[in-house]
Amino acid sequence: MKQTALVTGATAGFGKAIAQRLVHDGYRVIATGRRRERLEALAAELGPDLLPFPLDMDDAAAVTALPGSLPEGWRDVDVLINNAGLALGMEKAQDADIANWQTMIATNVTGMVELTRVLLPGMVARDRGHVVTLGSTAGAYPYAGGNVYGATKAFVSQFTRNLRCDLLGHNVRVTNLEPGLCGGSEFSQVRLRDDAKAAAVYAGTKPLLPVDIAETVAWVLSLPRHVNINEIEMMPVCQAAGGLAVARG
Ligand code: 8X3
Repeated sequence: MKQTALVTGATAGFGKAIAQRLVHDGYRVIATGRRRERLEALAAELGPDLLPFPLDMDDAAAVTALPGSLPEGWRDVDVLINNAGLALGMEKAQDADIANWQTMIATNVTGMVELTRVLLPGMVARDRGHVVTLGSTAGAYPYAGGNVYGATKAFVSQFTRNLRCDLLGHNVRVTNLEPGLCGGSEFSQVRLRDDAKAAAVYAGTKPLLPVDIAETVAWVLSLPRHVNINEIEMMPVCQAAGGLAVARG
């Protein structure tokens, strides 16, 4: 019997690569995202083990209704991949657009916790499950312009640690994966709203790629059921923490 995984934000980038990898590894995958045509293209590519399921993570009613909205035979979600998330803007806090902050909090925090909350009871009742969240090095290391984006990822980090405490005694695993610089996705185009600036983020680097993230997720899921990987921080070899800064006047 194949396991069922639900991958949020599966229309591009990490989510798409994770959905492709999990179908390849023998999972049935519910692929969610806002862009229906991209989900349908993924279903056409991957076949009947990929269920396209349009979902806006900012739509609380749709997110909380999700378990009952899934077709018969797809409701017992074994694996939740909380991938959907975004960064908007690089302005310093004093200059940032508050609407961008609200959108990041709505998707990266509110939508993520709502979906997790509605899927956990089934995992606990079946005494099997795995929640994998996509955090970020931005949740651990501050940088100028990271303000609310980094804070949402710090939330993800502590939320997953706390989930482990609440789920102790149940066979439900929780993993937070924290990538650093990663190219090959729409992350920087969405954040900077400028293709040239987005390309400059990766100029002269060999960043992580979505397939590297998918490989890591596949490994975490493949481990024996008594093994829980709590957190993984991963960076490309060309990246390291920057150290503290001092303003000199
Ligand atoms: C992506 C990593 O450094 O662009 O989450 O914030 S970073």
